Amino acid sequence: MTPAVETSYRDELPPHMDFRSFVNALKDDGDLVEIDKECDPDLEVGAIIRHAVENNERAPLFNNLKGHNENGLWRILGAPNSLRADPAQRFGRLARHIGLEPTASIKTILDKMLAAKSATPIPPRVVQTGPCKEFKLTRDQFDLTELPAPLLHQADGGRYVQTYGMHVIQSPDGKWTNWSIARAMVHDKHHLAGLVIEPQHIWQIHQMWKKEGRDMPWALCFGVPPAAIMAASMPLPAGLSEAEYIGALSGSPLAVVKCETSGLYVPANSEIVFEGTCSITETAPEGPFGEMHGYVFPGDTHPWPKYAVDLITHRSGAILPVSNPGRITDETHTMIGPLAAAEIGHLLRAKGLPILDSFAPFESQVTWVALKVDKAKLRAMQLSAKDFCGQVGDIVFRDKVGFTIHRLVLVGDDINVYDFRDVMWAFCTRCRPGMDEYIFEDVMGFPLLPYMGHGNGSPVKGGKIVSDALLPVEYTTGRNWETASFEGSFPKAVQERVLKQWNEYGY
Ligand code: 4M4
Repeated sequence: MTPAVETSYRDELPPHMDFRSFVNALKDDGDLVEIDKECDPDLEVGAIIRHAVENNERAPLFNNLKGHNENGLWRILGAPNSLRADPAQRFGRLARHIGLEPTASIKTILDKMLAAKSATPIPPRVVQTGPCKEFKLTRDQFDLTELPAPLLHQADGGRYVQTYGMHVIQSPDGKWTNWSIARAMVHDKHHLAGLVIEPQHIWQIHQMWKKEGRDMPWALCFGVPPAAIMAASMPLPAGLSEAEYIGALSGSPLAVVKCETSGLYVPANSEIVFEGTCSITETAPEGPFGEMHGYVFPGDTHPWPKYAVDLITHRSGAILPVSNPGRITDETHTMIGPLAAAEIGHLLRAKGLPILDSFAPFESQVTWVALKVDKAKLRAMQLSAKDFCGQVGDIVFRDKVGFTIHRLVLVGDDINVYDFRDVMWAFCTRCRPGMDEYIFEDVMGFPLLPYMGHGNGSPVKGGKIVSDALLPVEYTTGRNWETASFEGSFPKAVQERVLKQWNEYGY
């Protein structure tokens, strides 16, 4: 159903519904460094973003990029969804993405992302035009190799213009419109090459177009409403159109405009839109790229689908958001891991398993998900450890939502899964290596992980494990220990007295 077309686009949207408002919100939050000095997209920008994310520094806005065109195409916002240094607003950028206060906890953020799944979907509203149409560049008016696409790591195989943009594609029958993120680099004047990996939805829909025998109509939108990029990062179910989920998430319809060269619709206030097709026959060399696990393998180039860019439209003063992945903490950790963990928890609960909380510790490079088990419910189920762990692994590792996760750590309800020290303590002291672990070799593996793609076994199969950090008594009679810590091993009155007199002791 195509809703009625409205004539005008309403301006001044809140940060989660408009990328430019989001940048302004970061500025107001004291979370932005505007760099007016000329910066080189050839490694300098990448080094600045890396140094910023490795130190939880403010997000850099590069206002003066070497090589920008006469219309100012483009500026760059680095680290759009990395962490803040202030522990009280560690997840402030994520919170700003979905309309929460910057002090929101990661649990509050993930709960909101999950709640929108069961809220009534709100389809986007079609508007006739919008800020993304302010400038139009036809094929003869742009050259992707001349625009300031950044070289982000010295061994990268190309200039990664696409790290935080949103691909817009549709199934051939028009019933499913998928919005997602997948990396892509500049190939030549008018083409990109980018990852289209099984089992991702972009791969599934690309397969459908292959069967049709037609190249896939495609748009790539940069600087989309932040709520949209969060949805695009979440492993939502196949067939669900992200645009409607975003409406539910934000409580209002997202404004979209029709593409000039296809029937696709894109967020009206996108900073930049590439329109074109993704080839079903042609590939181009892609990679290597410094990736989410903190590695780049020099020379590791592979053929991936070739995208033709036929038209570029953009806002005035356009800003390209850029994530520079690597060692923690950047967008590939703050978004991919926690959003998958939220879906994993949701899936297990839907299958009747007693999971209270789930989180992907950044320190595991988001390869682990810690699952907090409701021990009372577990005891009522009267399952053996082997049966419980088998069920958990079968459900998660045989579902797309578990694709990137290679270890599930089951912990009791004394453990805060959002605190890595808690998870590591439980894992190291309650899970006996070997005996308390259940290996899955017949499931899909994540080839990007170095021990998969560059390891001893199949790059695409197995290498997954459920680590049971519940002690046997937790399955039966319940906890039989006290924690040897300030909080766990002293009466409240003693704790309070000690804290009250702390300075008197000479501290
Ligand atoms: C994937 C993926 C979340 C590459 C391929 C990356 O899934 C992530 O399928 C890289 C961040």
